[in-house]
Amino acid sequence: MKISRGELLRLGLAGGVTLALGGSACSGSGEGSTGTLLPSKAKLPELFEVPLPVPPVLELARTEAGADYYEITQKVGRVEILPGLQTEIWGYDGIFPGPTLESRTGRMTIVRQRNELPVPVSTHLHGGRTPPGSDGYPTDSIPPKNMAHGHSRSGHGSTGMDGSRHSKDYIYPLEQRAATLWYHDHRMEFTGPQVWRGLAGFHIIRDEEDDALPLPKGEKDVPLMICDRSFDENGSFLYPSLDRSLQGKAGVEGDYMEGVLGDTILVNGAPWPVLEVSNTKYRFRILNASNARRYELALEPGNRAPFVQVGSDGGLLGAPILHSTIRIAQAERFDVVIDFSKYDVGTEVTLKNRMGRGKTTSVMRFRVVRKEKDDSAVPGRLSDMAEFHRLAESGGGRTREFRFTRVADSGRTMWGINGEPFDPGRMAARPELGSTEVWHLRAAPAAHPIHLHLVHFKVLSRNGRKPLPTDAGWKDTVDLTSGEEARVLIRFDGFRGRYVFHCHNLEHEDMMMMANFEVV
Ligand SMILES: [Cu+2]
Repeated sequence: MKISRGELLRLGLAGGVTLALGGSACSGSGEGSTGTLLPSKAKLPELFEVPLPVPPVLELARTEAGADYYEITQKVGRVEILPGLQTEIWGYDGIFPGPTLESRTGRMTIVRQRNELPVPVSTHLHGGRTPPGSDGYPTDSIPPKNMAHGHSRSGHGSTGMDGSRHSKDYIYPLEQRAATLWYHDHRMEFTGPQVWRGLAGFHIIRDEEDDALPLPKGEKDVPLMICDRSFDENGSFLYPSLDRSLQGKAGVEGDYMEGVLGDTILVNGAPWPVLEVSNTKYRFRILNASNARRYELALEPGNRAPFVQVGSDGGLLGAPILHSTIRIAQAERFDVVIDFSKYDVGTEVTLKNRMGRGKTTSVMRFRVVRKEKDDSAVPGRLSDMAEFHRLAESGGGRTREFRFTRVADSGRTMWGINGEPFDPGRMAARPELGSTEVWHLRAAPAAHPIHLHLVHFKVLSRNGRKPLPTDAGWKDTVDLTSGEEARVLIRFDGFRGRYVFHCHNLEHEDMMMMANFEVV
């Protein structure tokens, strides 16, 4: 096959092009993301060859006194991600993505996490309204077996009831709406490499309100975890850690402090996969689980508004929103319906990334393979959102401002909030339980998706104007590009205690772009 230089450039296959994009010249703005591209040494697979995997739903270990108990072992696994090569992953139950937890609103859920990895771990349920001792505070970690003395520095974690110091029971009351949550590692200074190795999975909460809607269900309700990775020649994950064992010095090499961008797009752990669909509606729970990469998702061939958004980070929207493209930052979730009845059987529909270059402009493909009767629908009204609408700025208490910028700490450049790198002993805010506050969040000189633990919030404004359509509904993460600012209205309820808020560019988070708040 002969391909012209121009064609190579268009496809982004010319080595120099890829490197230049990832190099220091563009560092800070790689492919619409803050980060530096890490080129794989392995040959990248062909696009759209492997079927989309769907993570297995975790089986209940037991039910006792009205609570559901689950058990997960964090361990090393070996999987084939690139054809013919084995990749060692660190996974929940040794798989990547981890098993999906399916819970009911208000159903007490207790997850015993066992650590069989060689490093400390701390598991955070992202989007969970969780008591502080089970929130996965960065230093509240489960020590590995080869460590004689515990790493649990914060002290308020409960070790597993089997008495093992290498397990911990996470208690999730789940007093919250149906929503797409995810769980992932949150270890102090090592979240980036540990999530990169595979420590991420879905936790879906369902309730009667969501069940009662005629949205696509069962096999047509599909979680999609999108992330990027890079691979070494032998198929192992590449990541620019200063210490690959993750047992010594934290941090990444030089330029990668901006963030690590992979060159291979995985959906549910498979590279550029294909899903065969019928000519009906499907509900996709899209999660961006990448460390640093942002995406602008589009469908090709599409129509004017191929994505019908029905839910955000915090569950159902009041009414569906039509999007022609969806800008999705790290940790955000978009619950969308795609209607394939607009396509003839035989059509191949590609989920594209308008922010990518070369192969990263593609995410996955849908192949319309059969006709089928469709009894699903997207109603014009999804949820009454009474609480959301009641949450008015006029009822807001104090206003706080947080600037997310670069900071210098003992001569080393890091990331910080209001000029300070993270210190577990320092408290940035003490909101009262039940109070409402306006937080003014400002990002520079890089993109920073800002995530608050425990709470969900409403985006009031972006850059002094009204929020973007993608800011709608209950949010726990707001996407800020360099120079952007947003004002968010937060209701602090659920639990008293210490939580963190931070940038969800995981390299920024590891390099201390995090702070505490304590609900008092
Ligand atoms: Cu950041």
